[in-house]
Amino acid sequence: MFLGLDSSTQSLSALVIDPATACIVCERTVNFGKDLPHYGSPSGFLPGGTDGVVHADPRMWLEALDLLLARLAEATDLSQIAMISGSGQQHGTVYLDETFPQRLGDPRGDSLVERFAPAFTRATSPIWMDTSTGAECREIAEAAGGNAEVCRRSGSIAVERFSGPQIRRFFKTEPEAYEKTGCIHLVSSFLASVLAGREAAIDYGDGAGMNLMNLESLAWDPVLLDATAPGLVEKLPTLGATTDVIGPISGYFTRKYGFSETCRCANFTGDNPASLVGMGSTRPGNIVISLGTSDTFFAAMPGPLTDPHGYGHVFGNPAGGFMSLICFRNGSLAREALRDAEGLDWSAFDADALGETRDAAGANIMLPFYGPEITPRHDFTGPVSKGSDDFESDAALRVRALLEGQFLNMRLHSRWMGLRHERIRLTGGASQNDGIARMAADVFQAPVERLAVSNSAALGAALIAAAAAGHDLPAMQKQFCLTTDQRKIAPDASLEFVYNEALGKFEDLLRETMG
Ligand code: XUL
Repeated sequence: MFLGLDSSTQSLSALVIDPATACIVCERTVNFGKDLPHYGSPSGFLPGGTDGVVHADPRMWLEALDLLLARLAEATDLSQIAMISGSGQQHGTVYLDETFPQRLGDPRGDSLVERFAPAFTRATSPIWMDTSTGAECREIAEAAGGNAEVCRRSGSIAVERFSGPQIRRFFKTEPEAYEKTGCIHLVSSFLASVLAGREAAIDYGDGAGMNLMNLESLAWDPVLLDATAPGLVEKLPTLGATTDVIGPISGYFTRKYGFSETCRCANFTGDNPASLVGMGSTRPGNIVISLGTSDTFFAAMPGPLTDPHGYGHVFGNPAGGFMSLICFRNGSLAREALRDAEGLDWSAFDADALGETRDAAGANIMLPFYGPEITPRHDFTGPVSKGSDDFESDAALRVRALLEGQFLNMRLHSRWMGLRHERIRLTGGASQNDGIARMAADVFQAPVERLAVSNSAALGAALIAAAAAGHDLPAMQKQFCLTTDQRKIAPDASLEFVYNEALGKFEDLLRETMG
């Protein structure tokens, strides 16, 4: 059997698959806010950061791993697991001193926190929601010959949440702690290292989200390293393919949770590349929209292409080649903010409720940003809307306008990919909602499919583990990435013109608002 882990913004999940029977054997999750309240991070990060700072406590991820594996060991026989892989929220970085390799190699002790906490040289880890590094992005772009050059080399312009600018900010604000740092990992490669008891590589999928990896050579880029911080190359792990095997699992986990000594670990990747695998979309053809804390829009790339506006990214595809991705910060964050502001529950977002407001399709335009957005990059302080007289007082109309605004914003900012919207595969918590899925089909005028498994990143990680052990990935995707007719939604063709017009109005309002 094969275990996939997914360390996302708000939770750590595990999913075990058995390719022999094409079954998902077991799923468990640890919610950082609910299960580990002592970290004071109800949504998985430390609230109250100023000037765009959003950090999380890396000890929380370690404690979550111990707790999750304890829960999993109660539910299933972990000695049957042959290989583990995993995924992590992208871009987040973990900073460790020179004792880290030796701590990795020492499987004694009762808890991961106890063993690794003394090794952190930066007590808190910047995560993908952090927008504090505008100055560092400008400096890196200038030193590397401009943003077009940074994009040509790394697949993205210098981006606030990406690891390189975050590392530069650490070097500038805490030079001594930077100096003491022996190793900088991503969330994904950090957890992979802990499991394998030795330094894991950063895979090409997640490595491309750092502004440090050269897309052509798949190696650290000397110009970008120089532009970011001195002596950086010595602090970075090696780069490798997602399905490369790191080695056997650390003795800590065999002793504590009953894994077999023959169980091995493969590299981990980013949550979006893992989701591409779990959505059965590693070959061009499907567009994936993931509705999570952030919303993401991604697809396997038929050929190399970068976003001329600088919002889109190119990441490694775990199955080889590349994927394009756009990330929207105001995903569930905005849906939850509207729900709470209007005192609604999720039933306001369901198919019936949205059906009742169908006559108002495209009539009210909302820029659906409850806080700073990264696509488009702007410090929004709340949603901006242009609507009919009853719009302000009618919560149902506002729910419709928010969702339409989110999908129109995706349509607008994904044009550069030049993809025909033949089929959309929808995933993430909110995708289970039929009203939201119908809205996606109508705005994009494309059929929407949803798979049986809702945690596509954890499933993708389990499939990567099986592929690393020699199983055929496309054959496994056929077995596991299933959809049913009831889970398919066809677009309403009568709304094509309505949403084409709404897209124009949305673009106008955006232009007016951003100046
Ligand atoms: C992608 C991104 C987010 C995180 C969230 O660029 O920043 O989707 O990966 O987990």
